[in-house]
Amino acid sequence: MLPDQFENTLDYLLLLNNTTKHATLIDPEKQTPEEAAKIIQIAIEAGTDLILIGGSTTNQNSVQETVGIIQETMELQQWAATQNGIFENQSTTVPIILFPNASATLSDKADALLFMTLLNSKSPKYLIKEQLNATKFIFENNIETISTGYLIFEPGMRVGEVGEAELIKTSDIKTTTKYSRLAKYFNFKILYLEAGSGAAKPIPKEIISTTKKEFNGLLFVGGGIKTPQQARNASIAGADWIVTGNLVESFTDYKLLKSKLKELINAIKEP
Ligand code: 1GP
Repeated sequence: MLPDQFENTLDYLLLLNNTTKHATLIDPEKQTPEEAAKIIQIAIEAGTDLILIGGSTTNQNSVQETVGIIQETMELQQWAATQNGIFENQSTTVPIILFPNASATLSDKADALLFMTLLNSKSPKYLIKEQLNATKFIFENNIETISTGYLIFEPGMRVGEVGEAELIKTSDIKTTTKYSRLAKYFNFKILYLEAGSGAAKPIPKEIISTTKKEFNGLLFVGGGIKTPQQARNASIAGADWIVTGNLVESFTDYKLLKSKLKELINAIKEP
């Protein structure tokens, strides 16, 4: 849920841009919508700034239900915070942005959509065709779109396979430079560097700093970030937003989840 003072989600992403921020990725296939809402409540308490909803193999029903229940939970939290008078000091709502795997998995309940093209896909499906198919739903539901270049590096994991990506080696500065310039010339608002969910190692800092030099929009980095040190490295190298997904799925103890997430988020935000 977009906080009241913002007119649109892109403004929120841009205005928060003085320090690196944290996004929590929820794959609707990995838990029930109710569990997802609980995890998000904890992530917000731990300091996350954004929720991304998506997964390589998710379907429309689970996306709709998950987004719906998270939004309802946030509304209730906000109402309760207002009643208790703590709303002024602590935000209880953050926007939900769709991070779609296909045109058939959209939701009208999200605040915005990463309107992505998988720049290094070999398939027209992920370069332009899914996007074309999505235009009807976006138009009819008046969804805010945020133009995003999506770039998958080795090992790429499941999303690399599904997206038929021509994976970029994490030592390949030359190709990274070319793609970063491409993203700049297309005037994308976001460039998302992806190692793949569950990657053994995150995107290295040389790749992040190369992109940061060339691309002037918001830089999202995700895939394999599990420790505060890894998150901090990405932040120092120039990531504007750090995305973690698996991390929130690896705890059944919510108290422990909150403290681990807090540690990681604090490491990103330390000056
Ligand atoms: C995947 O970048 C995200 O798109 C998050 O990856 O699940 O490894 O945190 P993890």
